[in-house]
Amino acid sequence: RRGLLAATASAVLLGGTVLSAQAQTRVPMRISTPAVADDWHARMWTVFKESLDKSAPGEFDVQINLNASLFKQGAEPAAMARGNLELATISAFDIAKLVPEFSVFTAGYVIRDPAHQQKVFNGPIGNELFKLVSDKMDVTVLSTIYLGTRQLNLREPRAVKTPADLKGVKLRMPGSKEWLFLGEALGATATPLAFGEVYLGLKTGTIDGQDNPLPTVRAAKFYEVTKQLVLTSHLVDGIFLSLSNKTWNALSAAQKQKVRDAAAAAAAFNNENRLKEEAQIVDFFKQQGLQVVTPDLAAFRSHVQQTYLKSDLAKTWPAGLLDRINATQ
Ligand code: KDO
Repeated sequence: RRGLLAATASAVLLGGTVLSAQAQTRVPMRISTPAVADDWHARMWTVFKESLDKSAPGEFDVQINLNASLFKQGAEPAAMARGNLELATISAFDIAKLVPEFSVFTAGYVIRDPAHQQKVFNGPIGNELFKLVSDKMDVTVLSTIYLGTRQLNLREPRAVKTPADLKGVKLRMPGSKEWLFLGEALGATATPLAFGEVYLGLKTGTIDGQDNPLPTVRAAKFYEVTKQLVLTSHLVDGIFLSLSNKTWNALSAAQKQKVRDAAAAAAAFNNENRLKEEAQIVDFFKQQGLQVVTPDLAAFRSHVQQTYLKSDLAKTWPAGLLDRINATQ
């Protein structure tokens, strides 16, 4: 009898040990994003997690941190390089800081539409540039996420036809020189501010406006504190779902495939839903009482393109890259 009890006790103990050993070997997958919960590029991480939990039960420990609660916006690449973060969506602007060639994708009116974006990044141009990103930033890009087409969103309505009409407008941009350059190229006075502070900045009037894709204007509720949308469509924006090379290189071939599939599922979820929402969202803003106007797009396009072509940023673009992007159909 005593023997049996002892045997049962040691089996329980053994069971406990086996369980905790399993928990320890799960690959940590910490995610940090400034996105708000209701935006598609926040919700896609749940799709990523569910895909991995299904294809590789118990192998990965996916932890989703929204609202920049783990790392502040723009700090993700450094955190990944230090080994404090496994996954993030990094912007062309984040990449351009370390891979100047990539700044071509921070320029307004270069990528024509979401389909053009996917063709450019899923083809030879993407392959070449993502190789540079891996070498210089120590991260592997797994998929290209359509963040949406950026539009202007102002506190007070004004007559905006051309970039000259934005003179003196304090336009919030995320905090980096490439972002500020875009705001200035649009004709405004660019003011840096983290995404999480934009709502209050608009409410209190420390800024006159901000730019973001319309699904984000809805999800972050910027429409509550602004009165006008100016549909400049100045940047067909993308973010890149990336994994630190340290984590990527430690995965088995089978795990890599599962992670790739999860990233593809997340991207498809985001891209499909965001496109669908963008196609019908203007009515929502009108219902909320916002004035929605379309400016002289030819005037914006030519002013912004000329500003970039004359800039120091353009000097870092590899010869022929812009032509290759333009020629991608
Ligand atoms: C923003 O700060 O305006 C921006 O749209 C920039 C993007 O690169 C990305 O960081 C995004 O915010 C966040 O994911 C919040 O939606």
